[in-house]
Amino acid sequence: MELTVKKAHNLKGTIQVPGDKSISHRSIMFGALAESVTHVTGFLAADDCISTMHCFEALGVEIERLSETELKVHGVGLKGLTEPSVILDTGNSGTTTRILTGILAGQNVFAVMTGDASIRKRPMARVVEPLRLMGAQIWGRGGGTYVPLAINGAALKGITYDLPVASAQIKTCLLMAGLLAEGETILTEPSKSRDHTERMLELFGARLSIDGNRYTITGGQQLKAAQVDVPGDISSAAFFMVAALIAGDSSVIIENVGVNPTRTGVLDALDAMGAGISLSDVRDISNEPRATLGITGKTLYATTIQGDLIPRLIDEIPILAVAATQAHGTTTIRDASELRVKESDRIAALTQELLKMGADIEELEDGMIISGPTPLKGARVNSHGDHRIAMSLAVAGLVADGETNVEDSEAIAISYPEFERTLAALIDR
Ligand code: SPQ
Repeated sequence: MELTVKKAHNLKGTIQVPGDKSISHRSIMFGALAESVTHVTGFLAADDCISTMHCFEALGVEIERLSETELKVHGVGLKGLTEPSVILDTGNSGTTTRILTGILAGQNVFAVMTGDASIRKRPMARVVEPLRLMGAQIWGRGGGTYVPLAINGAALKGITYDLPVASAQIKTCLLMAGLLAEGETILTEPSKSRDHTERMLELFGARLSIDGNRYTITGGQQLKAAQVDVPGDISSAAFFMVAALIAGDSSVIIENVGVNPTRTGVLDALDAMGAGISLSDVRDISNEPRATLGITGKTLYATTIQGDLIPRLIDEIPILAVAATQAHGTTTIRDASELRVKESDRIAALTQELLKMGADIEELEDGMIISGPTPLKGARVNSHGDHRIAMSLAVAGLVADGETNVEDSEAIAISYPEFERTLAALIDR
């Protein structure tokens, strides 16, 4: 599939973005392991979360779909998953693959898991190695470095472990395994990654002690079903934030966006660039804060994005790179080598594709240097099979002369099937 975008001024309107992907995945995982029925509203009905849903159905969990975005998950209890008769297909989702590995390691089942071409290249040793220290029995390609993985559920024991990288997927995988293990699991991460799991553990009645970036969980705690109302995904909202900022004379309001502080690095970075995004109607539901964001077109200035800020905006770096092409001065992004092991090598993909549009961008091992403002030109660009690259290039197309054709745009359905329609609605007003 190909998405064609033309230059646009004057994006106007009030929109809502679909549910947060990280929280939607977790609502099914927690709901499945809880006692009784969890009610989920605002669920993200996109390919990645559907992959999680199908995996848990194959593991014996009944999931009622009351509508696209409303579910009832019939919990089977902490160790109640049943052995799947099929290979679990995690599709394109790193979150599903890594967290499910931790959950399966402590269940009384044998399971085999694989995913699409991108997932088959993404590193799994980061969860397999610490899980083996807990007593997990896992086999996989490259000694457990890549899927397919075969997991034979075992009696796990708590460990003390320092995460080599700040990663919510590793942290969540090990916290879930810790919940299934005997004794205490103590984890430390180098800087704080998104904390949706910690918040959801509390919502489902489990105790977790948090001391800075150190987490202690005691195994065997039962989860109690909860009401999960998923806020809009700030990672999806970020495309329209940047679109409104750079596409002349625009004014866009985005309602009900998740503003969990471990995810709002994009607001901090854009603020440092002069965006002045307003937050109103801030409130907490299901232990997650949300707000209405107001964005108007602005002159942007270069900034530096590095250090502890990186985990707080890791998925927004592609769209921030597009913003940087329109900002005055030189923006430097560093400490972001994790981008090389996402759905694509996002550093290489962005550099390659934005160069085709005339951007002044240089690839670094752990980031990029981007100078601006540069007049972009429409071009034939490619998503590299990565939803965030596809949507970032579409937004770049809004300020490029002529037509931009984003090839392999079907990847957008991984996290935001409605993207094209919402963008068209903002352009048409
Ligand atoms: O699930 P997946 O494929 O890894 O998705 C991505 C994305 O861009 O949507 C990353 F490629 O988001 C991750 C995010 O980068 C989702 C996530 C989570 O829900 O826990 C955590 C981050 O990954 P990590 O490796 O830093 O833990």
